[in-house]
Amino acid sequence: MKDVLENIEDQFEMFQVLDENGEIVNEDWKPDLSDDDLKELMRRMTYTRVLDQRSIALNRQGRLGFYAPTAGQEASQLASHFALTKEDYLLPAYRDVPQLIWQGLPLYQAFLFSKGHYAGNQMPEDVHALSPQIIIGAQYTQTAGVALGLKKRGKQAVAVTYTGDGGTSQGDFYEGINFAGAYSAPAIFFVQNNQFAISVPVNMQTNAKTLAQKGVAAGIASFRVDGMDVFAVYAATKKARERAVNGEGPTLIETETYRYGPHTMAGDDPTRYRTEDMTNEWEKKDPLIRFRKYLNDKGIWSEDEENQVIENAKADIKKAIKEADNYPKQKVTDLIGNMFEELPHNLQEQMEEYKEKESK
Ligand SMILES: Cc1ncc(C[n+]2csc(CCOP(=O)(O)OP(=O)(O)O)c2C)c(N)n1
Ligand SMILES: [Mg+2]
Repeated sequence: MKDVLENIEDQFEMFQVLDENGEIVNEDWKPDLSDDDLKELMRRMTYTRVLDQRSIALNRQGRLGFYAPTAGQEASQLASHFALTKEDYLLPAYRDVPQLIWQGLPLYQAFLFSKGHYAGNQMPEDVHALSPQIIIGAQYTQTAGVALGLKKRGKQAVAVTYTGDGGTSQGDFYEGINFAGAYSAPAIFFVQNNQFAISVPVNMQTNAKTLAQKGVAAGIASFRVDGMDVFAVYAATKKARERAVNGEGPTLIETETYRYGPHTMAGDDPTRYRTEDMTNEWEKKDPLIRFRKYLNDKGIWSEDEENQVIENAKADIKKAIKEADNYPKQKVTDLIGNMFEELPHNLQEQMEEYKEKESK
């Protein structure tokens, strides 16, 4: 029995292309990206790191509400998104706001989401995405459904979702991957294994040695990828997308990553559940440092360029938070009105009552 398990675990060695020193270690899988693409990816990651720092500060000033820090996870989030197209559908979790922004959600709306304003959940028509899921794992079953819908309509597009390591313990996770596998639905299921579900380490979460191996039971292809490596994440996602649109079914991708900050800004203290040494070790693998080194060695990225990106990000953020602050306050009638396409009669009554109150 032990052999059976070990045989499965052995198949999920971590896939890496760009190592911690910014060197290519897997020439066969080096993505075919132009210099402009490479710079754009670096720009997005740098911008997102700034957005994270500013969001934390804005939260502390009381100008943002719910916020889940992203630093450390940029390669996992943005290199995966970079392998998708505008036609693909995104089903993010609460930590995946960066992917939504690059999918097209205006920044001020991302801030409104953080403030709990309904307008933060209203995707522009051309942005193929659902709003961030707070219920752990629920987006997996939804993704199976969206993917099946795309298949039935004959679209050359995929449904892509993200959970964390903790999310793989939920029933929805298994239902979602199993259903998508059974119907060969064009879906990509991302597990961003940032080693903790709030304070619970992944080895207490499950007896499985890898999370990628959970795909075996559903009969779907799985990869376990270095989530701090832009190239490995990009290459795996691109491959998964290709498989999906070619009718070869869904893929599960586990990215080994780490969040440097707290779980959310609601008050957990990471020093209570992990050591500084552990964080220091992961920081040595930082996705931005190794990608910057690669681009510098290639001679296509400079400190000046990076500073320009940082300044632009700060200016965008300043403008967007003002826009979010000045946005009309949410009314109870907005909340009720945005819940259903057609209001049930009990809510209709409440709607009338609040309309009356708000008009005074
Ligand atoms: C169904 C459900 N149970 C519990 C929670 C409370 N909760 C919020 S975040 C979280 C941990 C999730 O960890 P993980 O899936 O690893 O994602 P991460 O936050 O690390 O990105 C829990 C238990 C929830 N939101 N939904
Ligand atoms: Mg986690």
